[in-house]
Amino acid sequence: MMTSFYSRKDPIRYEGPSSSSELAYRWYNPDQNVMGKSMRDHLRFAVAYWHTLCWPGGDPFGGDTFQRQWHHMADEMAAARMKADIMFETLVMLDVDFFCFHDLDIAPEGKSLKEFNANVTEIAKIFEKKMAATNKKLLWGTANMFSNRRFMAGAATNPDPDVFAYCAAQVKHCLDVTKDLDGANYVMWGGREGYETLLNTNIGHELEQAKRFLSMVVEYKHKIGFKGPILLEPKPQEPTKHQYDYDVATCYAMIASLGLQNDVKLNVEQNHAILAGHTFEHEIALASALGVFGSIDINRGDYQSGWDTDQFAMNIPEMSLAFLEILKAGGFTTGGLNFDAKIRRQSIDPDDLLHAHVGSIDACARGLLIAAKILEDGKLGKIVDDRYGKWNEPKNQAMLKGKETLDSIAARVHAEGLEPQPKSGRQERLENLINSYI
Ligand code: XLS
Ligand code: NI
Ligand code: NI
Repeated sequence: MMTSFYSRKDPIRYEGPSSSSELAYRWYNPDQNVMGKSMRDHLRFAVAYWHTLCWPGGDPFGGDTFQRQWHHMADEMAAARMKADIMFETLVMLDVDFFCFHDLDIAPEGKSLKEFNANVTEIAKIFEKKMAATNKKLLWGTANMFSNRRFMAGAATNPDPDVFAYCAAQVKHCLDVTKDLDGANYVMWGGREGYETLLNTNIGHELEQAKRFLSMVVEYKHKIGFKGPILLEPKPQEPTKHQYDYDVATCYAMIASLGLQNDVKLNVEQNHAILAGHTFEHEIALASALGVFGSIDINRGDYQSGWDTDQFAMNIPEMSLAFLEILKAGGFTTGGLNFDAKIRRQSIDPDDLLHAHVGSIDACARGLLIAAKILEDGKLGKIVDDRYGKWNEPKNQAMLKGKETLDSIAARVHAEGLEPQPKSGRQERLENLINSYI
């Protein structure tokens, strides 16, 4: 490595629960087998470029607290190369296999899209070499179509067709680059795809634009032979007051209306789930039930603030419930756990980034281990199976499989004098059971 941003030189390793080191994994043991797969393959961690290297620690009341060298360099491409060095130093230090980026995270915009694309390509070439040398991989790439003022009224859903066209050109290049880097997925988060006021908005028109745009991205993915799925990332609000990709259910409606369930999956984020008024595990379970579970942006929202605070996920009981749904969904295929999380603005030491990732990696590992215990033990699963058990009886299967009609069922109900008998949902008993594994 060319840089040494952090105070230590040697990569962080698994030392077990009794380790006294602050920078060691206590639970994340990459090679440990959990339900037939290594923890490394279960978790597929990724470091996020934007929070780790681009965010300067600002908030609405004050600016740069981190004072990173690359934010204050006149030569923007030199700064971009320095960030690339530090990204790979971070991945090696953490023993994390993947990273994720927006085009704008990795390279400066320049004066035109042509210049921007060239800058992105130049940095991607550097990635290519570093990836080969360190055996690191790209979980996903995405285009930033929300920061520049041209996107203030939306990207693909902008009232101005020139912005729509510009976005097509930007995504085309970003998808090309993601493919060249062998990215496992390509993400589309609708940062400003939404509206501030209905007084100036034609929702129907904007949704048509969003659909056509998504269809074109899928068409292009096939044209160039990009193998991974396109992932939509639901979020209900922020930056716009109302975003079209509100939650899993809303995104699914859009995907299904286009018949794109095979090509488009979802990237579910904890903080976005709770902003939408759902639990994280609800969003994962629903995506899985609808056949569109793809990947996860792992972070933690603040339950009081109503804002995307993007804290590192640390709550082990909550993580256990999330991992229970991830495992029930069959785990990740192309997806993984992207740390869409940032340190607090007072955490100004470079090493704070390591502590944040290490703590959250361990919390994920514990969530995975607890969820695996719950599944392997089978008690919870059996209770749920029993709850639906009567559906296995032939007469009930017949209702489900379309072999009965409303009137044929009505006739049977009257003939049998059917009277449903309520049964306890046993919620508290089940909550106690979950706590017994934690
Ligand atoms: C913002 C989103 C963003 C996406 C990538 O809230 O989480 O970071 O993950 O554009
Ligand atoms: Ni995200
Ligand atoms: Ni977010």
